[in-house]
Amino acid sequence: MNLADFDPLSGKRCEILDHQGVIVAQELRPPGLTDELVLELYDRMVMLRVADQQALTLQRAGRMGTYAPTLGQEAANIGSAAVLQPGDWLVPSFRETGAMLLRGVPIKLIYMYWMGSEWGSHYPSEVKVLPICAPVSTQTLHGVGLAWAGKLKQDHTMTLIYFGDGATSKGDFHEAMNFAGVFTIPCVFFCQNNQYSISVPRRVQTAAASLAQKAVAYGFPGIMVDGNDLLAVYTVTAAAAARARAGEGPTLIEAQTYRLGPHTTADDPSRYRPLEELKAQEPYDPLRRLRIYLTQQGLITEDSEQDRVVKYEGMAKDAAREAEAAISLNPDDIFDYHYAQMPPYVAFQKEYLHRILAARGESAGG
Ligand SMILES: Cc1ncc(C[n+]2csc(CCOP(=O)(O)OP(=O)(O)O)c2C)c(N)n1
Repeated sequence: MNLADFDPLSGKRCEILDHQGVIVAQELRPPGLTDELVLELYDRMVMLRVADQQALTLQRAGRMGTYAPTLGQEAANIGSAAVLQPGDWLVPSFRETGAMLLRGVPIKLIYMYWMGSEWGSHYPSEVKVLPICAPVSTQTLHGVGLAWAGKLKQDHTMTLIYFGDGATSKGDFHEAMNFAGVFTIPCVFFCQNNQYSISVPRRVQTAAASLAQKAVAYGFPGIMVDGNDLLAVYTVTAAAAARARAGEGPTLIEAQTYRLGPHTTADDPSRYRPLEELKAQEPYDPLRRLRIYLTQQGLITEDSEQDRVVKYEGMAKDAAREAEAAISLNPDDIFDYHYAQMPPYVAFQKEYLHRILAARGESAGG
């Protein structure tokens, strides 16, 4: 596929598998994206949906602080991260549970993070994933820095940087895009446009007709893709990653998807999003279309589907138990991991907390 065929100013977006499970652009599909690979990635999408549901259950039972569900965004998560090669980096925002799982972050650690433990961000050293980033858009700059380091080392790796539609209104995003364009940085900016930034709909986020077209101003390609179409997401991200690895610079991908769940478990979307709007999105569910397609290819059956869900429910429950057994919340963790050497003002805050806890007869635990 040729990224240039999808000029973002034309309003054209890349689609390969439509929402009824029909292949509409076989010619765009790369040869490596076989039905076997589609099945494997579909399997990961099911795993993600089940792991997500388990997190909601934990939160509702008071066993997890909060959680940002990826419901509806499984194709955008999995289709994009699937193109990464061993040396590449993944830089998440906070709605990339699936992408992180695919790259080897254990689900237990992701649960620990949302349970409030800093140790949920300590990944195995071979896992090239940055920790979840709650401050909106700041990770876009970290990602460009990482990719720049790869360029200076001439290691031919690239960095996949995730963020939401709301993040495109932050200065960080524009600085990251400009720097990446000027210095031909080997990265892919992957925007999960799920149509909402908490309660703010996309239409009031920017006056631009698309988010992808913002790339034009920074001098590199931007492309719109159906973010609920696993095949299209994989195809455009693979093309953008190849461009980055070849030293041709960054690409901005706007994956148009829809957040079927709340912003986080602390949010009530019925206060700002009409129920009819949500209902109208159901046919576009990224798993549904793959189920139709893979059933027609004879690769899944109702029985195999049930087995898959049961297997992942067991996995998610085990991970939740292991996460709970592993956490011991220590207030010192709030201070200890921001800097290699703690600045005096942070040391002062830590000491201050210790004094407060001591006055209450409690201990910081470390
Ligand atoms: C710098 C900063 N400002 C505000 C917030 C509060 N906040 C958390 S998520 C969010 C919305 C992010 O929207 P978007 O970028 O579209 O991503 P989405 O949540 O839809 O995945 C906001 C405003 C924050 N975490 N960081």
